[in-house]
Amino acid sequence: MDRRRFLLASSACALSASALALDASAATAPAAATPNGARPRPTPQQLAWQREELALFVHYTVNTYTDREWGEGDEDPRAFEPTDLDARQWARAAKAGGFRSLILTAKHHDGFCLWPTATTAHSVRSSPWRDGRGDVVREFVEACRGEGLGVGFYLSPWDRHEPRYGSGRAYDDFYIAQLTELLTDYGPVVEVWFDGANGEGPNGRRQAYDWARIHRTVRALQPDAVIFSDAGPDVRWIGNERGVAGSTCWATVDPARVPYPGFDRPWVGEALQQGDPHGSAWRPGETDVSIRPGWFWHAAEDAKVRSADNLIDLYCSSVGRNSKLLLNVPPTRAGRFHDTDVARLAEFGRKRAALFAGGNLLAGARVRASGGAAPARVLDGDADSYWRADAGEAWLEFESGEQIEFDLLCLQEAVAEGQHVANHRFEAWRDGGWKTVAWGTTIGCKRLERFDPVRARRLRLVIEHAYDLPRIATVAVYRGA
Ligand code: FUL
Repeated sequence: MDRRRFLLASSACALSASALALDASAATAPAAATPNGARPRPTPQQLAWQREELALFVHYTVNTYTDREWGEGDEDPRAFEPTDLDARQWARAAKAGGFRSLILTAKHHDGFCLWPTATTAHSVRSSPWRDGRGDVVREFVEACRGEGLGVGFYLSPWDRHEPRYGSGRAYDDFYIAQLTELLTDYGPVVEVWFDGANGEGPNGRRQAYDWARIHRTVRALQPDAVIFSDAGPDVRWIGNERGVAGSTCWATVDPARVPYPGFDRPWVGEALQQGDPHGSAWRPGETDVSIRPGWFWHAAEDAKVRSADNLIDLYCSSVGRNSKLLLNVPPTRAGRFHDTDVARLAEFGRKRAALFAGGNLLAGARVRASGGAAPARVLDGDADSYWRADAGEAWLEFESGEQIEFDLLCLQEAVAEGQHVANHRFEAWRDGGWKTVAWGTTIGCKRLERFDPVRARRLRLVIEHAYDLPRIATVAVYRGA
């Protein structure tokens, strides 16, 4: 197997220490760091959104009571009867896990509204819960604010209950009225999540969604909210519900490849997974996945909650691949998160903190670079201060006073300035030569690689290829496990 194929095959996950490959050509490999003009950059909202790293999805509706994943739309609203709804418990559990915002399914495909909307009687108002005077959205928002967490809403455009669905303008008006209530009556919203699902309604008709009007409404009412869908405009779906971003993952996309949500062509999955280094739009990927097999709570899945170790894997395959993790945790029929899910979230928070608890083991190391000013900025812990390579070769070398042992690498580009690195490798000086510890493609906001423990005193990051001068904000190694 040639070296490049070996490295490619190994890059998607950790390289074991025994797989360290002697790489004699490394010392001279140049970075093709040719400036090519202004590349896309994030808005302040997109940057803040991604740096949160973790958001929690909350799937809750009549399905919770009917034991379904997709309601038919003909559910009796009286089915919705939480016995002990406690949104503050959701928010506390999210916070304990390190999540920074929550997104609630205000309405799923079944059409049942979790707030007392004026647009339809198919809502909590027609349920026995709090004698029809309850408002799950209000309790959710107050709980998030009480815990200092951001608020987001999912509002399914596909509505299997509403008779106007499929009628064109009349349904558009209905949907916009619902969106307007959510974005007007509940204070600041950080994210609005649009599902591209577009099935048939109760009359067997499909609605062609008016995305331009929907986006205009969000912009007018919540200008600071980011808009999610397959096709953005602000953040994109990562293309699967398994919790895995592309090993190559650009925040930039070519908008023509996925022009609207639900667009279905053979290339869409890959375009969402990988983005496009030449894309004209900054549209980072969001990785949504559930802590259980289903999105909604089912008693039969109580023993199938992901372990904390599995959640760490998800963190590495999403946040650690330049994406954001949106983890779903569904309330039970009581209206509370299940004890198992709560415990897993807390354990995930503890394990994640433990990974980085020892601090960057390169702190205090001597730093040399191929060129450019102030390379030691990559050790200052500030994601906005960076070393910018000169054109040509681009490498950073670290020499520590003593041997360090590490099994986790964290790299960050200064993404406020755009994303540029296309290939990189990380090496350790061992037995008289540079050996590859990890090889990868994109870095972006954060790249995490785990491997069996490596001991070395001298380490090196080589940027093999970049689309503009690389701007590296962080090089850190940890002894995580
Ligand atoms: C999908 C929906 O059909 C699922 O029920 C779930 O809400 C998921 C997040 O998005 O498109």
